[in-house]
Amino acid sequence: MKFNTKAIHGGQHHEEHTGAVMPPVFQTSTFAQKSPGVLINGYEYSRGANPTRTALENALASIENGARGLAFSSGLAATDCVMKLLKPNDEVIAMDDLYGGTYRMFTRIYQDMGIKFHFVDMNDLDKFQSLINENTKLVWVETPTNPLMKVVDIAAIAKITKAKNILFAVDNTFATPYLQRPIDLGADIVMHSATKYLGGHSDVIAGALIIKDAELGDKMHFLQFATGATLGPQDSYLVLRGIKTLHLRVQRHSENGQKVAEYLAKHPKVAKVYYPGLENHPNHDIAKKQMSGQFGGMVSFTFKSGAKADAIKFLEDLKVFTLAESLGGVESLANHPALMTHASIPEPKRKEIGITDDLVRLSVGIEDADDLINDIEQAFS
Ligand code: P1T
Repeated sequence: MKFNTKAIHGGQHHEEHTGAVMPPVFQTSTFAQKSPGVLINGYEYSRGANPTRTALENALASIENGARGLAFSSGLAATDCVMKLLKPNDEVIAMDDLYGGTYRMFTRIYQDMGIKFHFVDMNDLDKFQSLINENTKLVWVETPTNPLMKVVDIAAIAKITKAKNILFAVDNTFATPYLQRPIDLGADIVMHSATKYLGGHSDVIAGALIIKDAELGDKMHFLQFATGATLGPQDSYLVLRGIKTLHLRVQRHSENGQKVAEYLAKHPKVAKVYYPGLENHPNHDIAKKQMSGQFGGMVSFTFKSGAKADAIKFLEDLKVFTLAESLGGVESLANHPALMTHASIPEPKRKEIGITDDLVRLSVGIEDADDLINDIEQAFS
């Protein structure tokens, strides 16, 4: 099945009692049993499994080509489940540019529990390899990264992690499986903030893991069940409904993203545009190779003035774009990473990786591109 068909049918079947085409929202915490421990249809208690969540989890496994999908109460809950595979003294090599909340979890929770983190730009494969030792258990990347839109070569990293028996997880939130399928490129685990493009309508907080190997999938399902950060049935339904239009939405997000990036690249007030679809993006060739010919709806840029005040005034003056955290919904959003989504990264570290005070991040929605560009123009002027 091709992706556009899988987005709608992958892992899905009609509800068996009524033939309902969409899975009902099984708003129940528990399931009747025939005799103690003898289940009617495999379901016992909704923390372990719920039929609406199962429908979503099957769809997730299908669109990312994994053996198992798991749905969580947030993206960070999904990341947390991966971290629970680790033990004190284990080491993690992570991309240097990450969502601020992921960085916060790694450095303020798991570092204190004895796990060691190395943050590195994995475009430098020699530097990356020099950090690997016998304690290295996990490699974690976002690609494209939040908010600097760096792209890393998933297949090249997978070759190295496979040879050393290290787990390789890819946060595929920005790309979505419509544009990029990390498991096909050699990754072991795909993570999503399903709050973003998978849900697609800014009406749900949700997370997802898709695991390549069935045995590891079972282990991670145990962790999910035993620790409890599962997605409720109503929210599972919303994400499943979102996935059914993922291909159409991401296509338009990408068309609009490319137009906005090209417009910004020519604007006299703009210093630098971060978008992997631009030919002068340092990782454009890798992006072309591993993404499916489009580059998504996320665009960041800085001001020629370098002034924080210019970025703030610009954000205050937008009218079609809404100033808000998050991304990946049908509507366009704008964000100031240093003051908002990445404020939990200490300032010196932010400066070191390039999250400057004049950096603005746009989540380009699926409105008319002319209206979005006119909005940006009026905010600049
Ligand atoms: O917010 P939550 O669903 O828990 O997902 C966390 C997360 C993980 N990974 C990436 C790449 C993300 O962008 C996020 C959440 N990001 C935002 C809220 C934001 O505005 O960047």
